[in-house]
Amino acid sequence: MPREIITLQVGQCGNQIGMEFWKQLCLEHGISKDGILEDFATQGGDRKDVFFYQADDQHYIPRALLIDLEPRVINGIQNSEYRNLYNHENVFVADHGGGAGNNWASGYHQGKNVEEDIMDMIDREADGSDSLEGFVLCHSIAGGTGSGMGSYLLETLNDRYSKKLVQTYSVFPNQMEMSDVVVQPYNSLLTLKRLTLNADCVVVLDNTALNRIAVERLHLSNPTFAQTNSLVSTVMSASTTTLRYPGYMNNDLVGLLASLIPTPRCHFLMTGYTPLTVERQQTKNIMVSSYARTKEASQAKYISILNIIQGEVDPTQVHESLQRIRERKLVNFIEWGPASIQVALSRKSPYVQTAHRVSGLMLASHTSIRHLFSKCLSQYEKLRKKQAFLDNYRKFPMFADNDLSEFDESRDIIESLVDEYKACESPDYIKWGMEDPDHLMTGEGSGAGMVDPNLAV
Ligand SMILES: Nc1nc2c(ncn2[C@@H]2O[C@H](COP(=O)(O)OP(=O)(O)OP(=O)(O)O)[C@@H](O)[C@H]2O)c(=O)[nH]1
Ligand SMILES: [Mg+2]
Repeated sequence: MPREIITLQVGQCGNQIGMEFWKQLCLEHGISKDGILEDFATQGGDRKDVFFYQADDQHYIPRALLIDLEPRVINGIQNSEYRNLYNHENVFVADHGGGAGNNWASGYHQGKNVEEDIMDMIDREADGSDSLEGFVLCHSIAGGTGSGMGSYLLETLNDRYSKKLVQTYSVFPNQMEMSDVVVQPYNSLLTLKRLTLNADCVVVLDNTALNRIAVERLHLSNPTFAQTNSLVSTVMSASTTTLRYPGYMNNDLVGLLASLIPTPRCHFLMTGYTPLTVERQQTKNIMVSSYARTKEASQAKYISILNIIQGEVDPTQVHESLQRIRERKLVNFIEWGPASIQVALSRKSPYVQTAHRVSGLMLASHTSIRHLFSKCLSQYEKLRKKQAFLDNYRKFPMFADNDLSEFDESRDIIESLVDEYKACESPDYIKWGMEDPDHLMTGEGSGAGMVDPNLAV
Protein backbone atom coordinates (compact mmCIF):
# COMPACT_ATOMS: atom_id res chain seq x y z
CA MET A 1 0.00 0.00 0.00
CA PRO A 2 1.53 3.31 -0.98
CA ARG A 3 2.04 5.86 1.74
CA GLU A 4 1.54 8.90 -0.43
CA ILE A 5 3.22 12.23 0.14
CA ILE A 6 1.91 15.52 -1.21
CA THR A 7 4.48 18.21 -1.92
CA LEU A 8 3.64 21.90 -1.56
CA GLN A 9 6.16 24.24 -3.15
CA VAL A 10 5.61 27.81 -2.10
CA GLY A 11 7.28 31.02 -3.29
CA GLN A 12 10.29 31.54 -5.54
CA CYS A 13 12.74 29.39 -3.66
CA GLY A 14 10.17 26.68 -2.91
CA ASN A 15 9.24 26.34 -6.56
CA GLN A 16 12.83 26.46 -7.75
CA ILE A 17 14.05 23.72 -5.44
CA GLY A 18 10.81 21.79 -5.98
CA MET A 19 11.35 21.88 -9.72
CA GLU A 20 14.86 20.46 -9.33
CA PHE A 21 13.52 17.74 -7.05
CA TRP A 22 10.96 16.61 -9.62
CA LYS A 23 13.55 16.65 -12.41
CA GLN A 24 15.71 14.35 -10.34
CA LEU A 25 12.80 12.03 -9.45
CA CYS A 26 11.81 11.79 -13.11
CA LEU A 27 15.35 10.76 -14.02
CA GLU A 28 15.56 8.21 -11.24
CA HIS A 29 12.24 6.58 -12.02
CA GLY A 30 12.54 6.66 -15.79
CA ILE A 31 9.73 9.16 -16.28
CA SER A 32 10.04 11.53 -19.25
CA LYS A 33 9.68 15.30 -19.08
CA ASP A 34 6.08 14.84 -20.17
CA GLY A 35 5.39 12.38 -17.40
CA ILE A 36 5.40 9.32 -19.66
CA LEU A 37 7.03 6.19 -18.30
CA GLU A 38 9.93 5.26 -20.55
CA ASP A 39 9.85 1.80 -22.14
CA PHE A 40 13.00 0.78 -20.30
CA ALA A 41 11.46 1.64 -16.94
CA THR A 42 8.33 -0.47 -16.91
CA GLN A 43 9.78 -3.25 -14.74
CA GLY A 44 11.13 -0.95 -12.06
CA GLY A 45 10.13 -2.52 -8.75
CA ASP A 46 10.39 0.99 -7.41
CA ARG A 47 7.58 2.88 -5.72
CA LYS A 48 6.63 5.71 -8.00
CA ASP A 49 3.24 6.11 -6.40
CA VAL A 50 4.53 7.70 -3.20
CA PHE A 51 5.33 10.93 -5.03
CA PHE A 52 3.45 10.48 -8.33
CA TYR A 53 -0.01 9.33 -9.29
CA GLN A 54 -0.91 7.53 -12.43
CA ALA A 55 -3.26 9.34 -14.77
CA ASP A 56 -3.30 6.32 -17.07
CA ASP A 57 -1.09 3.31 -17.64
CA GLN A 58 1.97 5.18 -18.76
CA HIS A 59 1.36 8.63 -17.45
CA TYR A 60 2.71 9.81 -14.10
CA ILE A 61 1.89 13.13 -12.45
CA PRO A 62 3.63 14.61 -9.41
CA ARG A 63 1.51 14.91 -6.28
CA ALA A 64 2.65 18.51 -6.16
CA LEU A 65 1.06 21.90 -5.65
CA LEU A 66 2.85 24.88 -7.17
CA ILE A 67 1.98 28.00 -5.23
CA ASP A 68 3.23 31.56 -5.55
CA LEU A 69 1.98 35.09 -5.17
CA GLU A 70 3.91 36.27 -8.21
CA PRO A 71 3.98 34.54 -11.59
CA ARG A 72 7.62 34.62 -12.72
CA VAL A 73 8.97 31.31 -11.46
CA ILE A 74 5.83 29.29 -12.09
CA ASN A 75 5.51 30.80 -15.58
CA GLY A 76 9.06 29.69 -16.13
CA ILE A 77 8.14 26.13 -15.15
CA GLN A 78 5.05 26.23 -17.33
CA ASN A 79 7.09 27.35 -20.30
CA SER A 80 9.85 24.83 -19.72
CA GLU A 81 10.31 21.36 -21.15
CA TYR A 82 8.51 20.09 -18.06
CA ARG A 83 5.31 22.02 -18.78
CA ASN A 84 3.27 18.86 -19.30
CA LEU A 85 4.55 17.12 -16.19
CA TYR A 86 2.39 18.87 -13.62
CA ASN A 87 -1.33 18.87 -13.09
CA HIS A 88 -2.37 22.35 -14.24
CA GLU A 89 -5.18 22.35 -11.73
CA ASN A 90 -2.57 22.23 -9.00
CA VAL A 91 -1.07 25.59 -9.86
CA PHE A 92 -1.97 28.62 -7.80
CA VAL A 93 -0.67 32.06 -8.73
CA ALA A 94 -2.24 35.13 -7.10
CA ASP A 95 -4.35 37.20 -9.49
CA HIS A 96 -2.57 40.42 -8.61
CA GLY A 97 0.80 38.81 -9.24
CA GLY A 98 2.56 41.20 -6.92
CA GLY A 99 4.12 38.72 -4.51
CA ALA A 100 4.50 39.43 -0.81
CA GLY A 101 7.41 41.85 -1.15
CA ASN A 102 9.68 40.06 1.32
CA ASN A 103 7.09 40.63 4.00
CA TRP A 104 6.07 37.65 6.12
CA ALA A 105 2.93 39.45 7.31
CA SER A 106 1.79 40.04 3.74
CA GLY A 107 2.38 36.40 2.79
CA TYR A 108 0.58 35.16 5.90
CA HIS A 109 -2.37 37.47 5.40
CA GLN A 110 -2.70 36.61 1.73
CA GLY A 111 -2.48 32.95 2.63
CA LYS A 112 -5.46 33.41 4.89
CA ASN A 113 -7.43 35.15 2.14
CA VAL A 114 -6.92 32.35 -0.35
CA GLU A 115 -7.13 29.51 2.14
CA GLU A 116 -10.23 28.05 0.56
CA ASP A 117 -8.76 27.85 -2.93
CA ILE A 118 -5.58 26.21 -1.73
CA MET A 119 -7.34 23.84 0.64
CA ASP A 120 -9.63 22.71 -2.17
CA MET A 121 -6.54 21.77 -4.14
CA ILE A 122 -4.99 19.99 -1.17
CA ASP A 123 -8.22 18.14 -0.33
CA ARG A 124 -8.52 16.99 -3.93
CA GLU A 125 -4.99 15.61 -3.88
CA ALA A 126 -5.61 13.98 -0.51
CA ASP A 127 -8.83 12.37 -1.76
CA GLY A 128 -6.89 10.98 -4.69
CA SER A 129 -4.54 9.01 -2.48
CA ASP A 130 -5.20 5.65 -0.80
CA SER A 131 -3.34 6.13 2.44
CA LEU A 132 -1.88 9.59 2.58
CA GLU A 133 1.09 9.72 4.90
CA GLY A 134 1.77 13.41 4.93
CA PHE A 135 2.96 16.60 3.36
CA VAL A 136 6.27 18.05 2.35
CA LEU A 137 6.65 21.83 2.20
CA CYS A 138 9.47 23.37 0.16
CA HIS A 139 10.14 27.03 0.87
CA SER A 140 12.59 29.65 2.06
CA ILE A 141 12.13 31.22 5.46
CA ALA A 142 13.47 34.69 4.63
CA GLY A 143 11.21 36.11 1.90
CA GLY A 144 7.49 36.85 2.06
CA THR A 145 5.58 34.10 0.31
CA GLY A 146 7.40 30.89 1.19
CA SER A 147 7.84 32.14 4.75
CA GLY A 148 4.52 33.88 5.46
CA MET A 149 2.13 31.93 3.32
CA GLY A 150 4.15 28.80 4.10
CA SER A 151 3.59 29.53 7.81
CA TYR A 152 -0.13 29.91 7.29
CA LEU A 153 -0.27 26.62 5.40
CA LEU A 154 1.65 24.83 8.16
CA GLU A 155 -0.87 25.99 10.73
CA THR A 156 -3.80 25.06 8.53
CA LEU A 157 -2.43 21.61 7.72
CA ASN A 158 -1.98 21.02 11.43
CA ASP A 159 -5.62 21.86 11.97
CA ARG A 160 -7.12 20.06 9.03
CA TYR A 161 -4.82 17.07 8.77
CA SER A 162 -3.77 16.69 12.35
CA LYS A 163 -2.95 12.99 11.97
CA LYS A 164 -0.69 13.45 8.99
CA LEU A 165 3.01 14.08 9.09
CA VAL A 166 4.40 17.40 7.95
CA GLN A 167 8.00 17.58 6.85
CA THR A 168 9.67 20.63 5.38
CA TYR A 169 12.72 21.44 3.33
CA SER A 170 13.42 24.92 4.62
CA VAL A 171 16.04 27.16 3.05
CA PHE A 172 17.73 29.43 5.59
CA PRO A 173 19.16 32.72 4.31
CA ASN A 174 22.80 33.32 3.55
CA GLN A 175 24.17 35.01 6.67
CA MET A 176 27.14 36.39 4.76
CA GLU A 177 24.98 38.50 2.49
CA MET A 178 23.06 40.92 4.63
CA SER A 179 21.88 42.76 1.55
CA ASP A 180 19.93 39.69 0.50
CA VAL A 181 16.75 40.81 2.31
CA VAL A 182 17.05 43.38 5.12
CA VAL A 183 14.00 42.20 6.98
CA GLN A 184 14.96 38.54 6.75
CA PRO A 185 15.50 38.25 10.53
CA TYR A 186 11.85 39.22 11.11
CA ASN A 187 10.58 36.81 8.48
CA SER A 188 12.86 34.03 9.64
CA LEU A 189 11.86 34.37 13.30
CA LEU A 190 8.14 34.33 12.56
CA THR A 191 8.55 31.30 10.29
CA LEU A 192 10.74 29.48 12.80
CA LYS A 193 7.89 29.62 15.29
CA ARG A 194 5.72 27.59 12.88
CA LEU A 195 8.53 25.24 11.96
CA THR A 196 8.90 24.56 15.68
CA LEU A 197 5.23 24.17 16.54
CA ASN A 198 3.59 22.96 13.37
CA ALA A 199 6.07 20.69 11.61
CA ASP A 200 7.15 17.18 12.55
CA CYS A 201 10.49 17.44 10.84
CA VAL A 202 12.47 20.25 9.23
CA VAL A 203 15.37 19.51 6.94
CA VAL A 204 17.52 22.62 7.23
CA LEU A 205 19.07 23.75 3.98
CA ASP A 206 21.39 26.55 4.85
CA ASN A 207 22.29 28.92 2.01
CA THR A 208 25.42 30.00 3.93
CA ALA A 209 26.69 26.43 3.95
CA LEU A 210 25.53 25.65 0.43
CA ASN A 211 27.31 28.70 -0.84
CA ARG A 212 30.47 27.93 1.09
CA ILE A 213 30.54 24.40 -0.25
CA ALA A 214 30.07 25.65 -3.78
CA VAL A 215 32.90 28.18 -3.39
CA GLU A 216 35.42 26.25 -1.33
CA ARG A 217 34.90 22.70 -2.41
CA LEU A 218 33.51 22.98 -5.88
CA HIS A 219 35.57 26.08 -6.74
CA LEU A 220 32.71 28.08 -8.17
CA SER A 221 33.54 31.75 -7.70
CA ASN A 222 30.01 33.07 -7.68
CA PRO A 223 27.59 30.20 -7.35
CA THR A 224 24.19 30.66 -8.93
CA PHE A 225 20.94 29.34 -7.48
CA ALA A 226 20.91 26.80 -10.28
CA GLN A 227 24.21 25.45 -8.96
CA THR A 228 23.31 25.44 -5.27
CA ASN A 229 19.90 24.00 -6.13
CA SER A 230 21.52 21.04 -7.75
CA LEU A 231 23.12 20.32 -4.35
CA VAL A 232 19.70 20.76 -2.78
CA SER A 233 17.97 18.38 -5.17
CA THR A 234 20.66 15.78 -4.55
CA VAL A 235 19.96 16.00 -0.83
CA MET A 236 16.19 15.99 -1.30
CA SER A 237 16.13 13.00 -3.57
CA ALA A 238 18.66 11.04 -1.50
CA SER A 239 16.66 11.67 1.67
CA THR A 240 13.60 10.10 0.05
CA THR A 241 15.26 7.03 -1.52
CA THR A 242 14.22 4.62 1.21
CA LEU A 243 10.62 5.65 0.57
CA ARG A 244 10.94 5.19 -3.17
CA TYR A 245 13.10 2.07 -3.23
CA PRO A 246 11.76 0.03 -0.38
CA GLY A 247 14.08 -2.17 1.59
CA TYR A 248 13.69 -3.69 4.99
CA MET A 249 13.58 -0.47 6.98
CA ASN A 250 12.67 3.23 6.78
CA ASN A 251 10.05 2.43 4.18
CA ASP A 252 7.72 5.13 5.28
CA LEU A 253 8.13 8.63 6.55
CA VAL A 254 7.01 7.84 10.07
CA GLY A 255 9.64 5.11 10.36
CA LEU A 256 12.30 7.34 8.91
CA LEU A 257 11.53 10.17 11.30
CA ALA A 258 11.02 7.98 14.34
CA SER A 259 14.59 6.83 14.10
CA LEU A 260 15.89 10.38 13.91
CA ILE A 261 13.68 12.33 16.28
CA PRO A 262 13.65 10.88 19.80
CA THR A 263 12.03 13.96 21.33
CA PRO A 264 9.42 15.88 19.37
CA ARG A 265 10.67 19.45 19.43
CA CYS A 266 14.24 18.69 18.45
CA HIS A 267 13.14 17.91 14.93
CA PHE A 268 15.54 20.03 12.89
CA LEU A 269 17.85 17.90 10.76
CA MET A 270 21.17 18.65 9.16
CA THR A 271 22.41 16.86 6.10
CA GLY A 272 25.69 15.75 4.65
CA TYR A 273 26.37 14.06 1.36
CA THR A 274 29.24 12.30 -0.25
CA PRO A 275 30.35 12.56 -2.93
CA LEU A 276 28.90 15.90 -3.89
CA THR A 277 29.05 16.79 -7.53
CA VAL A 278 28.12 19.74 -9.63
CA GLU A 279 28.91 19.37 -13.31
CA ARG A 280 31.47 16.67 -12.71
CA GLN A 281 33.37 18.43 -9.98
CA GLN A 282 33.28 16.49 -6.83
CA THR A 283 34.16 16.63 -3.22
CA LYS A 284 34.15 14.21 -0.35
CA ASN A 285 32.57 13.82 3.02
CA ILE A 286 31.21 17.18 3.89
CA MET A 287 28.36 18.43 5.92
CA VAL A 288 25.95 20.40 3.83
CA SER A 289 24.75 22.17 6.94
CA SER A 290 27.55 24.26 8.29
CA TYR A 291 27.66 24.25 12.02
CA ALA A 292 28.61 20.73 12.95
CA ARG A 293 32.29 21.28 12.38
CA THR A 294 32.83 24.79 13.66
CA LYS A 295 34.69 25.61 16.87
CA GLU A 296 31.64 26.80 18.71
CA ALA A 297 30.22 23.37 18.09
CA SER A 298 32.81 21.55 20.19
CA GLN A 299 30.32 21.14 23.05
CA ALA A 300 27.72 20.02 20.65
CA LYS A 301 26.49 16.49 20.39
CA TYR A 302 24.73 14.27 17.95
CA ILE A 303 21.23 13.24 18.97
CA SER A 304 20.90 10.77 16.12
CA ILE A 305 22.45 9.90 12.78
CA LEU A 306 21.01 8.06 9.83
CA ASN A 307 23.24 7.23 6.91
CA ILE A 308 21.41 6.34 3.76
CA ILE A 309 23.84 4.51 1.52
CA GLN A 310 23.06 3.91 -2.12
CA GLY A 311 24.96 1.60 -4.38
CA GLU A 312 26.91 -1.60 -3.95
CA VAL A 313 28.41 -1.85 -0.53
CA ASP A 314 29.44 -4.71 1.60
CA PRO A 315 27.31 -4.63 4.76
CA THR A 316 30.20 -6.04 6.80
CA GLN A 317 32.33 -3.08 5.81
CA VAL A 318 29.63 -0.71 6.91
CA HIS A 319 29.29 -2.59 10.17
CA GLU A 320 33.02 -2.43 10.81
CA SER A 321 33.25 1.26 10.22
CA LEU A 322 30.34 1.86 12.56
CA GLN A 323 32.02 -0.26 15.17
CA ARG A 324 35.19 1.81 14.77
CA ILE A 325 33.26 5.06 15.17
CA ARG A 326 31.70 3.77 18.39
CA GLU A 327 34.86 2.29 19.87
CA ARG A 328 37.08 5.25 19.21
CA LYS A 329 34.31 7.62 20.18
CA LEU A 330 34.86 9.50 16.94
CA VAL A 331 31.44 10.97 17.27
CA ASN A 332 30.26 12.96 20.23
CA PHE A 333 26.85 11.60 21.20
CA ILE A 334 24.22 12.65 23.71
CA GLU A 335 24.42 10.79 26.99
CA TRP A 336 20.72 10.43 27.71
CA GLY A 337 19.94 8.05 24.88
CA PRO A 338 21.51 5.32 22.82
CA ALA A 339 24.26 6.28 20.39
CA SER A 340 22.07 5.58 17.45
CA ILE A 341 24.08 5.65 14.29
CA GLN A 342 21.89 3.90 11.84
CA VAL A 343 22.51 2.79 8.35
CA ALA A 344 19.97 2.19 5.64
CA LEU A 345 21.24 0.43 2.56
CA SER A 346 19.08 1.52 -0.30
CA ARG A 347 18.79 0.62 -3.93
CA LYS A 348 19.94 3.05 -6.52
CA SER A 349 18.15 4.04 -9.67
CA PRO A 350 19.39 1.86 -12.52
CA TYR A 351 18.63 4.66 -15.00
CA VAL A 352 21.00 7.30 -13.68
CA GLN A 353 24.64 6.70 -14.42
CA THR A 354 27.04 8.13 -11.86
CA ALA A 355 30.79 8.05 -11.70
CA HIS A 356 30.62 6.62 -8.19
CA ARG A 357 29.60 3.17 -7.18
CA VAL A 358 28.44 4.32 -3.79
CA SER A 359 27.00 7.51 -2.41
CA GLY A 360 25.82 8.37 1.04
CA LEU A 361 23.51 10.88 2.61
CA MET A 362 23.73 11.62 6.28
CA LEU A 363 20.67 12.94 8.05
CA ALA A 364 21.58 14.03 11.53
CA SER A 365 20.07 15.69 14.52
CA HIS A 366 22.88 17.70 16.10
CA THR A 367 22.65 20.17 18.94
CA SER A 368 24.84 22.71 17.16
CA ILE A 369 21.82 23.64 15.08
CA ARG A 370 20.98 25.92 17.99
CA HIS A 371 23.70 28.33 16.85
CA LEU A 372 21.77 28.90 13.68
CA PHE A 373 18.70 29.80 15.73
CA SER A 374 20.70 31.99 18.11
CA LYS A 375 22.02 33.88 15.14
CA CYS A 376 18.49 34.47 13.85
CA LEU A 377 17.55 35.68 17.33
CA SER A 378 20.41 38.12 17.67
CA GLN A 379 19.85 39.55 14.21
CA TYR A 380 16.21 39.93 15.08
CA GLU A 381 17.00 41.71 18.36
CA LYS A 382 19.22 44.20 16.52
CA LEU A 383 16.53 45.18 14.06
CA ARG A 384 13.80 45.22 16.65
CA LYS A 385 15.78 47.47 18.99
CA LYS A 386 16.00 50.02 16.21
CA GLN A 387 12.28 49.59 15.52
CA ALA A 388 13.39 49.19 11.94
CA PHE A 389 10.92 48.44 9.14
CA LEU A 390 8.09 47.62 11.53
CA ASP A 391 5.60 49.79 9.62
CA ASN A 392 5.56 47.23 6.82
CA TYR A 393 4.21 44.70 9.28
CA ARG A 394 1.75 47.01 11.03
CA LYS A 395 -0.20 47.27 7.79
CA PHE A 396 -1.54 43.76 8.35
CA PRO A 397 -4.20 42.63 10.83
CA MET A 398 -1.92 40.49 12.97
CA PHE A 399 0.25 43.50 13.79
CA ALA A 400 -2.38 46.26 13.61
CA ASP A 401 -2.62 48.89 16.38
CA ASN A 402 1.03 48.41 17.09
CA ASP A 403 0.42 44.95 18.47
CA LEU A 404 3.83 43.35 18.20
CA SER A 405 3.10 40.45 20.53
CA GLU A 406 3.47 37.95 17.70
CA PHE A 407 7.14 38.93 17.46
CA ASP A 408 7.59 38.58 21.22
CA GLU A 409 5.89 35.21 21.32
CA SER A 410 7.94 33.91 18.41
CA ARG A 411 11.12 35.10 20.10
CA ASP A 412 10.18 33.29 23.32
CA ILE A 413 9.51 30.07 21.46
CA ILE A 414 12.81 30.20 19.61
CA GLU A 415 14.67 31.03 22.82
CA SER A 416 13.08 28.05 24.42
CA LEU A 417 14.06 25.91 21.44
CA VAL A 418 17.67 27.04 21.77
CA ASP A 419 17.52 26.21 25.50
CA GLU A 420 16.16 22.78 24.79
CA TYR A 421 18.95 21.94 22.34
CA LYS A 422 21.44 23.20 24.90
CA ALA A 423 19.82 21.04 27.56
CA CYS A 424 20.20 18.05 25.22
CA GLU A 425 23.97 18.40 25.66
CA SER A 426 23.66 17.57 29.34
CA PRO A 427 23.14 14.04 30.69
CA ASP A 428 19.99 14.98 32.61
CA TYR A 429 18.10 16.44 29.66
CA ILE A 430 15.27 14.03 30.38
CA LYS A 431 14.46 16.13 33.44
CA TRP A 432 14.63 19.40 31.51
CA GLY A 433 11.52 21.50 31.72
CA MET A 434 10.03 19.43 34.52
CA GLU A 435 10.68 21.90 37.31
CA ASP A 436 9.94 24.98 35.31
CA PRO A 437 6.75 24.61 33.30
CA ASP A 438 7.49 27.87 31.46
CA HIS A 439 9.96 25.94 29.43
CA LEU A 440 7.28 23.78 27.99
CA MET A 441 6.04 25.24 24.80
CA THR A 442 2.34 25.07 24.40
CA GLY A 443 1.33 26.32 20.98
CA GLU A 444 -1.92 25.13 19.50
CA GLY A 445 -1.84 22.03 17.43
CA SER A 446 1.77 21.47 18.30
CA GLY A 447 3.05 18.04 17.59
CA ALA A 448 0.39 16.86 15.25
CA GLY A 449 1.22 13.51 13.78
CA MET A 450 4.15 13.48 16.17
CA VAL A 451 6.65 10.73 16.03
CA ASP A 452 6.17 8.38 18.94
CA PRO A 453 9.45 8.53 20.87
CA ASN A 454 8.98 4.91 21.89
CA LEU A 455 9.40 3.90 18.30
CA ALA A 456 12.88 5.37 18.16
CA VAL A 457 15.67 2.85 18.05
N1 LIG B 1 18.96 27.89 -2.28
C1 LIG B 1 18.11 28.75 -2.83
N2 LIG B 1 17.74 29.87 -2.17
C2 LIG B 1 16.87 30.72 -2.77
C3 LIG B 1 16.36 30.48 -4.07
N3 LIG B 1 15.53 31.52 -4.41
C4 LIG B 1 15.51 32.35 -3.34
N4 LIG B 1 16.33 31.88 -2.35
C5 LIG B 1 16.52 32.47 -1.02
O1 LIG B 1 15.22 32.70 -0.51
C6 LIG B 1 15.15 33.93 0.19
C7 LIG B 1 14.13 34.83 -0.46
O2 LIG B 1 12.93 34.14 -0.56
P1 LIG B 1 12.12 33.92 -1.92
O3 LIG B 1 11.82 32.46 -2.01
O4 LIG B 1 12.80 34.56 -3.07
O5 LIG B 1 10.82 34.73 -1.58
P2 LIG B 1 9.30 34.37 -1.81
O6 LIG B 1 8.92 33.24 -0.93
O7 LIG B 1 9.03 34.22 -3.27
O8 LIG B 1 8.56 35.67 -1.24
P3 LIG B 1 8.33 37.13 -1.92
O9 LIG B 1 9.00 37.12 -3.24
O10 LIG B 1 8.91 38.06 -0.94
O11 LIG B 1 6.86 37.26 -2.01
C8 LIG B 1 16.56 34.48 0.19
O12 LIG B 1 17.21 34.05 1.36
C9 LIG B 1 17.18 33.82 -1.03
O13 LIG B 1 18.56 33.70 -0.89
C10 LIG B 1 16.77 29.30 -4.74
O14 LIG B 1 16.39 29.00 -5.86
N5 LIG B 1 17.64 28.48 -4.08
MG1 LIG C 1 8.76 35.70 -4.67
